Amino acid sequence: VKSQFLIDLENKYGAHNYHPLPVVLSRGEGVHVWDVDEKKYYDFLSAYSAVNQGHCHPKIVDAMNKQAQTLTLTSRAFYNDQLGPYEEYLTKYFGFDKVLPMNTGAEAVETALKLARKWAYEVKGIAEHEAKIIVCDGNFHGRTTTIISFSNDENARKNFGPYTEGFIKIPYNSIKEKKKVLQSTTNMAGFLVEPIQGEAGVYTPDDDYMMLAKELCNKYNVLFIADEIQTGIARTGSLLAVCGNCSCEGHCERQASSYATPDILILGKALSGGAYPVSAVLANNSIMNVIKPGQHGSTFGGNPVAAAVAMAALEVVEEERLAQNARVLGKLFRSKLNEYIKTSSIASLVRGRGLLNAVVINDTEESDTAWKICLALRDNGLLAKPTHGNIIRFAPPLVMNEEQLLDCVSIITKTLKQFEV
Ligand code: IF1
Repeated sequence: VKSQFLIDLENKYGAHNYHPLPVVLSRGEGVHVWDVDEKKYYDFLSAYSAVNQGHCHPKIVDAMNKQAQTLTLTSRAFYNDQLGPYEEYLTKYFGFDKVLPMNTGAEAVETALKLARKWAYEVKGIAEHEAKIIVCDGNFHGRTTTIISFSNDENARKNFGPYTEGFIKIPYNSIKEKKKVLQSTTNMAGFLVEPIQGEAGVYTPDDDYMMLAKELCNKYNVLFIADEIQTGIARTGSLLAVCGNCSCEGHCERQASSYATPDILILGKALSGGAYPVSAVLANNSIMNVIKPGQHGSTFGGNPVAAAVAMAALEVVEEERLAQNARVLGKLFRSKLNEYIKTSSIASLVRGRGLLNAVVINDTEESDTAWKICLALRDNGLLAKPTHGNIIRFAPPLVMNEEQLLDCVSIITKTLKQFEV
């Protein structure tokens, strides 16, 4: 009753730009959330991988409270005492010279695109207005007018034109197509890519794709721009999904030969542990120094609360060994689900890396089977959401333990069994 009242309020007074699962949450702690009737759930979305550190992590909440009571916003017209220490910590953590702080993921992607274009004109020497950026089919990088200009998702694009020019789309996970497009023109500024395509259905490329794509970028002097907004910060079992210049050396799931250090690294979501919108673009001096005062910025970017929160959130990732935990539990999750899938008529495969996984449901993209399964999962105490109709994404907070994960596997398989014919 209470939840229906709250759903009706959103329906009446909010724009209808979402179709949420009918559950109204009011509290979260660690891997759990509670609805307004105090029913407890495992959260298997983690706010699209923003809450990697778990809901309301005490260390992050403390940092936020403390800073909120001291100084919240100065704008970048003045210096603040949190930003410098955060910038030093963040750049050393990921192994880059400099960071440009923003707030949301889409803003950080926009920042990276602007940076790559400016670098192309001022360092690489491309003629004015000629710079091109390569993107991949099935990409999801955010919702701004420029970003949706190179989306293939008609829903995200239609009637939002005119579109921004300067993007060339190639198939994801194809080195051959990438080579072809690089050979066809010299006006290439950058290659923007997700190490795993989240929205496309946790589409996981070949192990050597990132490395080979990076090698091609080097060869043609094109910037390798990694959107790690969803995959980054321990989610896939390593600090970054394109693990290169990072501090988690030796803790990665893949072989050393598949590492690819990005020229521009884009982070968001879990950079704050979901407590606050914090995003960042990292690059070395030869790239970042093309941006001069007045050429880019944001009122809230680099604010003291964001800086304090992000520093605490990154400390938690290291202190609680979240990359390592995601790697171990991810393997366990896929092996348990594969055991079930062998004999299942409703689930056809599980894919992913670390704790970013998806189960493909044996039905058409247009069917509502995955949605119905998510409603049943909810009733059984676990929250997940379909993507692309017949795919269900499973991405719990990384602070989960093995016992909880096995409990969740049994909820998921029990629920899937209800749908077998
Ligand atoms: C929504 C998906 C996830 C992202 C990558 C940039 C952004 C995102 C790789 C933009 C954002 C979100 C936004 C969210 C749904 C969600 C999503 F299903 F659409 F694909 F996570 F899986 N790059 N992803 O995944 O970041 O501006 O939102 O901070 O409701 O649109 P943002």
